[in-house]
Amino acid sequence: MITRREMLGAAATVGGAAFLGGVNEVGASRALADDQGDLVKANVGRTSDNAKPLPPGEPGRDYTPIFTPNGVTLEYRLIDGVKVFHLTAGEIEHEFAPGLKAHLWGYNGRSPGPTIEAVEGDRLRIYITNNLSAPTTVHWHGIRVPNGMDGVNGLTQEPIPTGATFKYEFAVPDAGTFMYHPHFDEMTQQAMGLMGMFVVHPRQRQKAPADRDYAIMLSEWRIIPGTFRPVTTEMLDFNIFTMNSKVFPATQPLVAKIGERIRVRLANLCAMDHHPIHLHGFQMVLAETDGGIIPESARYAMNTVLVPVGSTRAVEFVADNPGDWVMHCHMTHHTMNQMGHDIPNLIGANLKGLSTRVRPLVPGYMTMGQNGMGEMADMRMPMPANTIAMLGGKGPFGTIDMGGMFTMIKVRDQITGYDDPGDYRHPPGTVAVAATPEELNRDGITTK
Ligand SMILES: [Cu+2]
Repeated sequence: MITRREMLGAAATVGGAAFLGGVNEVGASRALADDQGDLVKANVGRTSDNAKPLPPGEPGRDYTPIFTPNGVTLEYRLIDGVKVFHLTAGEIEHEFAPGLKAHLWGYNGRSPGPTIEAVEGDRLRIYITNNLSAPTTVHWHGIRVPNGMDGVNGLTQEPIPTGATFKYEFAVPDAGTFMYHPHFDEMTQQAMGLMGMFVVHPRQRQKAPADRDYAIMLSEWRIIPGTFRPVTTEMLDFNIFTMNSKVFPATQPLVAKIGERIRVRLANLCAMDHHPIHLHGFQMVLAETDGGIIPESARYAMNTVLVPVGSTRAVEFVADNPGDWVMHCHMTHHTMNQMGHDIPNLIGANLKGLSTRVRPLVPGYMTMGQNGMGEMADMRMPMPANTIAMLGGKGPFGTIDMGGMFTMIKVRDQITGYDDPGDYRHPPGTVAVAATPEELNRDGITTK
């Protein structure tokens, strides 16, 4: 009888013969596996079986393709058993939401760049054409590649000059949620938008594969109201927090049919901020870190998942609760857009007559903030061109006073596709409403 290990080994010998970029350190990773605890052994031991190239995995047969909200997946061509991709870095015009555009740098005309998808053991050749005014490189963040394919300027390769096309070639030994970004002047190039997600599916179908598999890149920007370029030297005062480079209400909702198993892969290439991403309506389990897939027995429940800078996390849940559920960063400033912070707290202050007295000095002056910021979602204040309101999307009950890193998961019965199904229609009697005097009386509630 032939074991799986022997079978894969045989396939690798056939597939790997003509391939230069095969992953080299099968032996090393096996040794590592032997030295580690059970969890790591389970992961590394398993994936090192696949560290040599295998025949190309096929979408549909070997994996459920990723859906990138507001984004796309990178197409490939199969040449002699190798998946061939092409990325082009260049200046792009990007819209964060209607009303706010910026000149960014991106891959293939977008930021984040297209999501790259592969299957454990796939052999890849990725061309990168540099149409930027600066040199660049691409680092395959989290993927165990041969050293010379790691994309670190000066250390593992020369920078890719303007106008040149470089070639990266490697096999992907581990399943997981990874990223790609420049490793040349990272501070500038990532702040300008050069980043993307890179998902490697397991070679063997998982016991409970996701019905819908979503990928979201988290990023942060500073764009001074009225300007068109991110401040790439910003360290602290970011004012645009994005999911796949969009702010709410431009974030495309994640749609699920009732009962489907949903996976959400989150990646963070912000300069400075970690993001606790909170999901309403469900308990999710942590299914992957950037170290790979977590064995079923080691997964644990949560409903806020912290995604640190330079990391990825994948969470899973069963969409068994119909409705429009929000998923957002729980850092409250990260769900605001282009907010000014240098303002005093006026909550509770007596500002009667202040506007009338200031207006002769500052035409159009308006006193705001006596009751917090919620009212500002509806206020139409004069703003510089190319600036968006701090917050505000339309909901069935009025204005949703959120912005930034905020999206929705729309779970529905009886939908046939995954287009935005519109607002949820709540069954009668299931929405919070004003209590009647009879109800207050019945339950002994006094309000004065
Ligand atoms: Cu955040």
